[in-house]
Amino acid sequence: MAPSTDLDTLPAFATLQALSHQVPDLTDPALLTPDRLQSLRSHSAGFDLFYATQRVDESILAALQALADQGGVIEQFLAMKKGAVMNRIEGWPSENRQVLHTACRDVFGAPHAPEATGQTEAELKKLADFLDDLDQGRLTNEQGQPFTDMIQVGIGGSDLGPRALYLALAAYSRQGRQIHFIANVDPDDGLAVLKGLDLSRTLVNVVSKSGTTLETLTNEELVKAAFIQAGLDPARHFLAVTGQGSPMDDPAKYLRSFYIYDYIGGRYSATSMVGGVMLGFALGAENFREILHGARDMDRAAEERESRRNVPLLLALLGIWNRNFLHRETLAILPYSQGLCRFTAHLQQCDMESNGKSCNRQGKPLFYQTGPVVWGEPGTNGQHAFYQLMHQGTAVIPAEFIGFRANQYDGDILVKKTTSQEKLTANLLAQSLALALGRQHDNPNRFFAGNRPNSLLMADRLTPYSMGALLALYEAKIVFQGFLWNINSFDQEGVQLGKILASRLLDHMAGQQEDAQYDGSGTDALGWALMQIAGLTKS
Ligand code: G6Q
Repeated sequence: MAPSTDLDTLPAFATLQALSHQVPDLTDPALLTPDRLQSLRSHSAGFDLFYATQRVDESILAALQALADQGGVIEQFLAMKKGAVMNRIEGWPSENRQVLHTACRDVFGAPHAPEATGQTEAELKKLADFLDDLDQGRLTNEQGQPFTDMIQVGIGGSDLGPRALYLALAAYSRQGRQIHFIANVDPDDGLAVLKGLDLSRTLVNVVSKSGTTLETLTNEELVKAAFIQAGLDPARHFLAVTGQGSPMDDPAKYLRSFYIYDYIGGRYSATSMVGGVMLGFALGAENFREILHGARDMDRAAEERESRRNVPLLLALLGIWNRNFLHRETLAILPYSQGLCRFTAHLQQCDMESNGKSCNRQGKPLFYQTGPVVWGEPGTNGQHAFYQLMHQGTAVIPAEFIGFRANQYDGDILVKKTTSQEKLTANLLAQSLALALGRQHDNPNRFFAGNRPNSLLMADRLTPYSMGALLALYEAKIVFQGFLWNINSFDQEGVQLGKILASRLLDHMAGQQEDAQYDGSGTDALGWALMQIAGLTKS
């Protein structure tokens, strides 16, 4: 595996810094030509990437390729897929694990990490048997009726990716099957879902890799209480997806149990059983395999060294260009597809939890920027909300647009000679060009500076296959950037501190009569004081 070195020590870093003093001007009519649109595009596993509207030229692209080569990103990616222990910080206590989410979909040919892929195959078989038992009427409710609904209880990686995928593919749902999600420990999240559901025909899929997450265990109890109150036996309705040996690894308590393995990180787990059980129930086993197939094809495409033939790598390099050389703080991900309404939220976790780091893989502080703030909403809704700032605000916000040539459902209509899908794609292309080109105007209020860099990802249609490919595209993009920044993209120590403080406050709340006289010092005392000031203590 290539050595992990800081980005600013790679020779191409200095080249790119020099090039960043004279970046191409996208508002120059001689620059953004049909020829440029034609030549600055790339293709991997069903997705085109159009990037003529990025502030790059041939020298910048060559230097970015050199950066990828010098950083050994493809060697590191291959090592990751083969099971190298990459989730670690040298010389410091860390998770010290392999990173093998790609093994979840490496089931269609010679696998890179046969042992991990073998475990995936065993879980897929268990899932196929479970789905078959439901279809054949071997698994029914107390009255012999089929199950129609499933509640997925989980949070973070056990919620965002699976939920984004379900919403993206709900158009392909099996007749009469519906999924609901409970993530937040806010009781209103769970109670709102439970209201109006026929629990007798509902399965509950409790998903927690650790089996210890406060929100998930609390929500499991909330839902269980509702089942018991309705006279139903939770053991006939509840499923578990958890880590081997976790406190939830107790098959006697659940109708069926599935495993997520140690080497699959939560935010990279949507194609494991974390997403698989719910997606298999909703869409059928075949559609779930199609998701895996698309992801596998993109994983393979991401092994290509030449960035202009590797969309995830190219997108990663363009992101590094905008972040480290043009110093852009945020990245808007803007899907022109209603199905992708929660995909940006998933990427927000996958990207920001992976690359929101400030020490390198040797535990040393970093002196360059790492992950940007990722945000966004589906278009065209966003156009009527925050695009004003993107076009005319003082911050320059790079954007990644995602679009499809065809929509998912039948029944589109013609209004003024165009379909709704045509209206959607026309807006998508128009925004990409408008941000780049800007507009000259005497009236300063109607002047658009342009030079807002953006890329456009396009596929034919949002299907299980293309959704799998898109998910894997972004996962690979994120890990490529992490390799270049020389950070560990696979841990999440930054979420611990708040959790620890919250559990101390809960201790206070649980025993607050006795704690009323608490006169401790430091953070505990401050927490207790804040609770009192905020009016959250029982008087
Ligand atoms: C993701 C994180 C985190 C995790 C949740 C849920 O990479 O590790 O978001 O997925 O905290 O954890 P459990 O699945 O263990 O409940």
